[in-house]
Amino acid sequence: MTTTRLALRGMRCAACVSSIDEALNKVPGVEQVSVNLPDRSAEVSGDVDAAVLVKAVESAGFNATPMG
Ligand code: 9UX
Repeated sequence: MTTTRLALRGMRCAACVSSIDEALNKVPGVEQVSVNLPDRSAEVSGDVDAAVLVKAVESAGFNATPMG
């Protein structure tokens, strides 16, 4: 179980937040998702690779970069 922080680009409104939240929650192994609009970031915990989370966000039409 790890926690991954993602920097998000292209997220501008509450509907974007919902799209990203939903996309991340659909990834197998994800247990908890917290998307922060003002901070343009997300925190995801679960048993899952950061690269898979990035792909899920990209599939939803946004850009994500893991933060160290
Ligand atoms: Mo509202 Mo978010 O048009 O892309 S869904 S800004």
